Amino acid sequence: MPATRLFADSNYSGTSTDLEEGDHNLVDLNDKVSSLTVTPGYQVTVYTDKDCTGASRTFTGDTSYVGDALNDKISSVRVAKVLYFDGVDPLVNVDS
Ligand SMILES: [Ca+2]
Repeated sequence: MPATRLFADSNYSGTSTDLEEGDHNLVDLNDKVSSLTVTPGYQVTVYTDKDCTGASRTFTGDTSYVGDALNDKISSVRVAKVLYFDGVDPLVNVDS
């Protein structure tokens, strides 16, 4: 299972591309992404410009529509592992 799958159309349809952890400039789907899936344990930050610049938003779960502000405007994506799950505040469990 890829860390994230990006789709050209809303509701997980249209052309798609799979990405793993790391920073990615979009090629085939540049300025086309409308929905995306996020595998549990990852978060996906999308950017309106290449090299992870411009307006951004972080998604932590499957998103059937990225919203009017980002639809067909995403040019780069940062995929990262999340460090905690299920709403657990990481600061609670810090070893001291
Ligand atoms: Ca689109």
